[in-house]
Amino acid sequence: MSRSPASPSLEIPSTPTTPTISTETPSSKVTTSEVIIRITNNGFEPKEVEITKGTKVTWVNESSKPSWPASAVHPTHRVYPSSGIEKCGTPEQAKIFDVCRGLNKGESWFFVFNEVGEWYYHDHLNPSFTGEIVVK
Ligand SMILES: [Cu+2]
Repeated sequence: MSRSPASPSLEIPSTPTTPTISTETPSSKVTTSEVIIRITNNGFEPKEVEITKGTKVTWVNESSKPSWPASAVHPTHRVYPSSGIEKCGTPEQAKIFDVCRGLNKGESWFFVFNEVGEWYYHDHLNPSFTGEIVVK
């Protein structure tokens, strides 16, 4: 092949570059929101939140006492799937809806809800404080 280097290249790339058209709708990446729940001397605020699956919920203790949010039902905490107070202190602790200790004033803790449902919870150190996370 002898070709002048000045001649314009008319070569067509053997592998046509297809424009990136995303035909897939992102399903699990839609939810990037974060919800904050304040723990006050009067309980959880807001008491009930509605979120989409995959949302991160953070509890911040703004009360004067330690607070231990955990899945219903007191005292076993087994309502949220795979949860249970007996898993506190084990490697599975990271996956359960249970702080597994009292949060002191100013401390926070978060949990990502990947299970759809209506999840009740309470303050293990003050079980009259209750709340609900509705995951859709
Ligand atoms: Cu409890």
